[in-house]
Amino acid sequence: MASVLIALGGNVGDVRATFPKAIATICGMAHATLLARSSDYATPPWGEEDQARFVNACIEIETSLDPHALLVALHRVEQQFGRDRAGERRWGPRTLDLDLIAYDNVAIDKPDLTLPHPRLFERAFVLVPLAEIAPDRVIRGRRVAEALEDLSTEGIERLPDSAWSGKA
Ligand code: PH2
Ligand code: MG
Ligand code: MG
Repeated sequence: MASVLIALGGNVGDVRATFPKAIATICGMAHATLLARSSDYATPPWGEEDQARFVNACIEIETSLDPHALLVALHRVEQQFGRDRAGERRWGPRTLDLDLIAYDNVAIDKPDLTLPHPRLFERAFVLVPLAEIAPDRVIRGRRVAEALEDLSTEGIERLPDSAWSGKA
């Protein structure tokens, strides 16, 4: 079994309602157990600023799927929740984005998958929720909580738990 960190994001539709359904679908499809789930955060759009704020969160799951099989499963879940990869811009609006952040201590550098996630340490919208569930996890030789200290968290707002968040 591998411990896997996944970042969730979206800014189209009712993203906070999408997340718990997507998490349940991931766990079903990947025969995975949910080990941890962060709060939801409202975050300023990164990369392309002229769009709605995102909602971001992170989860930790335990799965026996290998990294590529898991990536395929995550893409299927994105599609199931309205993601249209062909019709979107690189940093543009989307219903659901599921990014593999780390898979145990596996390192992969392939065109379709880089592990750990190559832009992890540039993105407070990933590190803030990640630090909530895995502050001591060491990724690329850095503790998550320490990596977060190097980033601005301006404009990031923890959202109150909702009854349907699926948060333990
Ligand atoms: N995802 C993007 C582009 N920009 N900005 C925030 N705040 N959160 C995201 O998840 C995000 C983004 C493309 O995947
Ligand atoms: Mg992303
Ligand atoms: Mg993605």
